[in-house]
Amino acid sequence: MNILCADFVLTCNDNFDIFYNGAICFEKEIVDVGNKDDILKKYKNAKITELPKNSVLMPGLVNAHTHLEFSSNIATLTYGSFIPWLNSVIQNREILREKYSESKTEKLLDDMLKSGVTTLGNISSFGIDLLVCKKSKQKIVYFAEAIGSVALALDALYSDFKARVYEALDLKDEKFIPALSVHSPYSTHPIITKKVVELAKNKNLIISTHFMESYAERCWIDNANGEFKDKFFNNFNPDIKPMYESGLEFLKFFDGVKTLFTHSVFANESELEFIKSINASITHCPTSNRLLVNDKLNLQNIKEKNILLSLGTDGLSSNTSLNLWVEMRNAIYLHTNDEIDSLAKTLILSSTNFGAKALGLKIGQLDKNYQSDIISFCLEEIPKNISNLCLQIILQTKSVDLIYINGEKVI
Ligand code: MCF
Ligand code: FE
Repeated sequence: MNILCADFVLTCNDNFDIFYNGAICFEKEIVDVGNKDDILKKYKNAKITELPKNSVLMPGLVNAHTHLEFSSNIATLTYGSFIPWLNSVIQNREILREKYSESKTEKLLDDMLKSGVTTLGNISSFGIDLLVCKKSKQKIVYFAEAIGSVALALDALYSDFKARVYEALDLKDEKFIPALSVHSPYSTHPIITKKVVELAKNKNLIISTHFMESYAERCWIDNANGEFKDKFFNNFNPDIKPMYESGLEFLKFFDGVKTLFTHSVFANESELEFIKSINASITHCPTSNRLLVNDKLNLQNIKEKNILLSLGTDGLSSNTSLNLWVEMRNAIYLHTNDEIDSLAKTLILSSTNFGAKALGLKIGQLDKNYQSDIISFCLEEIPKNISNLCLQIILQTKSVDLIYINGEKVI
């Protein structure tokens, strides 16, 4: 049994309890959290570690949405507007795939770990990241992606997808968690979506899908017009029509399976209400949204509707970093209408408690019986005004000093 003592213990539990001069007692799972004196008195035989001045203990971070396979992008893809980006993906998909490197991905995962990310949700489009993810020190929810709209190719696409899913299922363990992804309403045929949801229900897997990321997607699904028609589908087939009658029709497929809707920047009121009604969550990728669609999610509306919100960096296909502290800082600078301290608290919760709930894992809180995924780091200076604590944690932290996953020290 281990005890860690720190100046600040951010439990990130549902009450957002913070212990000043706190301690955590843990094995593979957390045994107890509280004031240092109480914990030391209660667990006399534990191995005690006193962390340095200004130390913070909190749950490991959860980056709920990445695309490791697209990591070779630096300046290949076009930023600024969604359809030019999508066309540049189509044009460069094979080049990026060929440039994908296992050793670089290992290094990226290692850098993420050092920044405090102990769990990630990764969308796998090709399956070439399978073994790196399986070997990683972090927990990875591995979303095998289904995509395709051409009716004649659906059987072949689905069987390729299913083969990737079964390969992942064979490797399942407590740190490698297979899951499914439906790419989006503009790219995935309803026949495929229906089959993916059935598979998720049969195998008890969660789903991640991109939803209402751009204004172009909104116009296409609502009115079959806009940039998707003029600058994307016209290149392939001018007669093509949206595959779903409405955004709501797409959402209804996911009733009864745990789903993360990524982006949702342009989701309308009835879609958001439906997302809430099926207990699904939204994954916010603020940097990606800035670069690809030049807009941002209305966080106040998400909070008012009580929708679970996780945070993700998206891939290096639409970001320059997979470090969640950088993402939180970017969110602080982007969401200029939100009160800064409450935004900072929301971001920390989205990166811990909420992200964990969205992925269906018993992590993200320093609380009894949760898995011992714990990070610690030291602030250079403690804010004089303690109401700035979350904000200062976000502003000052770049990497962490100590990392435990399932109670094992990994750094
Ligand atoms: O989240 C971003 C933007 N929205 C959609 N897709 C992706 C993102 N980053 C990478 N992607 C991938 C996606 O998984 O790009 C491809 C898919 O394989 C786009 S569709 C040809
Ligand atoms: Fe994405």
